[in-house]
Amino acid sequence: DSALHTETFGRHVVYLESTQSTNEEAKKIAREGAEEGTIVVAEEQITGHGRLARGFYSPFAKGIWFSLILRPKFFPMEASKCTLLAAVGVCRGIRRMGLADAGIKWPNDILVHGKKLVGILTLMSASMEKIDYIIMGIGINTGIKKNEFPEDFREGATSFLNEGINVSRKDLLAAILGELEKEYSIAQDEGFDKVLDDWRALSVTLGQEVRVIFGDDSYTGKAVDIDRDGCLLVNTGSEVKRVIAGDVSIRPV
Ligand code: BT5
Repeated sequence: DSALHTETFGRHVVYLESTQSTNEEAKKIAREGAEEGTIVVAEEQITGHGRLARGFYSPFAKGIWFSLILRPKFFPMEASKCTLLAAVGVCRGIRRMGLADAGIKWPNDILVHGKKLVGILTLMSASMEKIDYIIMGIGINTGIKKNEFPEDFREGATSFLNEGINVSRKDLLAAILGELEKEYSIAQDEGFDKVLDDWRALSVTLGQEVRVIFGDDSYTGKAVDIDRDGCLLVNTGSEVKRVIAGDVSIRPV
């Protein structure tokens, strides 16, 4: 069923054959006043990006590369948790389309059998008191074959096709937008407690021994929980460290 069952998410669509980055396009139209729920979706991104100036591989018609514009009424302090919210919605949509053991690697990669299927990059523009816009940039590999991935992350990446599923991008996008809208309206109405619990239930990181890497430094410990701000809590044996998303990467020990 590819019908879109949402109130606002995906009701306005900017469709592009090719773009540098849907996040950059979304920023432009958000500044010009694009309304909440508008999405920018492209067949390919020339310079799709991840965190820390890393690239995101986005080949023509072999994935869903899109950005969703939000104008939430909650405070800027809460916005960092939107990244977790995005992961919950996307993970649920993906499970519904046949990858039942998709899970979330903190903070917001979606993995299937230990390999990355989805990357998410959330941006915000806000003053101290008020959020102007949030952009959720989401990239999902659908039709990329194993040997087509660039060599440097080939072993760590996967796609629907790779996992044996020939998914309709249209159905998948509709499923994800539906789940995202549900989770978002809960966050707006009730706050983020349920979002955090939903995130915990879908996480593949909690309970794992992890290595936390920041720059040239790293330490290991057990990922025990996330706190109220969405930070990862890692028990090193001698102390519990609080890990803030953004400039660290974690991997299983
Ligand atoms: C991310 O960064 O994973 C966030 C990616 C967000 C992409 C979306 S697509 C729509 C929107 N427009 C944009 O320009 N971006 C957003 P990070 O956690 O930094 O991971 C980046 C790393 O993932 C790279 O250095 C590679 O190792 C790996 N990678 C790159 N492309 C990949 C892909 N298609 N599938 C799996 N892994 C990939």
